[in-house]
Amino acid sequence: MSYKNIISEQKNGICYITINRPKQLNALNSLTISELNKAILKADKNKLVKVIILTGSEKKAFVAGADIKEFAEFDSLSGEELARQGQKLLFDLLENIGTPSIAAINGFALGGGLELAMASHIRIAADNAKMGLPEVSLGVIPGYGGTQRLANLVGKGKAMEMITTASMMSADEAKEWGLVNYVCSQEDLLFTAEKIAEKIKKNSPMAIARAIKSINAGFLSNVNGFEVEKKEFGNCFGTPEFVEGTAAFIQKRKPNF
Ligand code: DAK
Repeated sequence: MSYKNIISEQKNGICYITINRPKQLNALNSLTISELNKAILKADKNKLVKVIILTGSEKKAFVAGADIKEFAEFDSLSGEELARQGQKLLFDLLENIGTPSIAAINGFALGGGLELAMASHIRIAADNAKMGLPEVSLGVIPGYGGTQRLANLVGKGKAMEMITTASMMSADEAKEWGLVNYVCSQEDLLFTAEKIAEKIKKNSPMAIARAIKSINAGFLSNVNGFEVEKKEFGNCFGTPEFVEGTAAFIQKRKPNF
């Protein structure tokens, strides 16, 4: 499938999705969101893809937010509708698919860009990255799940500060706040993401998908995460990957999932 605003490539069990609008600092417009939706769904369906790595083209930006020029015209109703659609098509989708994703944050990750990184399962930042949710400086609030996911990741007090001040933080500050897992040089960014991907690739995709589902369940208000965990734990038994994983252990060999 060919795309206009993203590049999607598959290599060694990893699907690399690069947001590619460098002249607009990779800002998310509707077409980009729709293309990301298609690429993520396609990667998730492909059994050969074990990990998705999301990044931005060139060195300056991961994603500098939603496309301000596009959303400047919205009214209250279309804004709410677009927030619902965008959350469903991209941010909720990415967070809830069974294929683990790593955001390799190569520069500015602002507004919708940071929201995209936060919907990913793991975040790594290059040392030049700048992160923030500057929406209130534009007269809106984060609309792609940012008020919820930021508070889940860094805690309510820090989320309050970051969102109300609209300030940007450095990669090191983001690491200190628990917003990103690792900081590395720009040159090492994909390599660092790949090192994590290689560890993930050795494990059972079926079990990983159930673990992601169980972890996410704990952050929903209408679901008991412990109950989901028990059910998903039980569902692992008898699956071919469970049989292979346990047989490999007993036979003192590496599992082949
Ligand atoms: N949208 C559109 N174009 C953008 C952009 C953005 N978010 N960010 C940068 N660009 C464009 C600039 O307009 C400029 O284009 P030209 O003027 O060359 O045509 C080009 O990228 C290069 O940017 P700068 O010239 O500004 O580069 P600088 O190095 O001087 O500054 C910067 C870099 C990242 C500090 C600056 O570009 C900047 O402040 N960018 C905007 C950051 C921002 O506020 N992002 C938006 C956050 S709000 C919604 C749901 C969610 C949201 C909205 C709606 N609905 C469901 C309706 C989320 C909103 C947000 O993300």
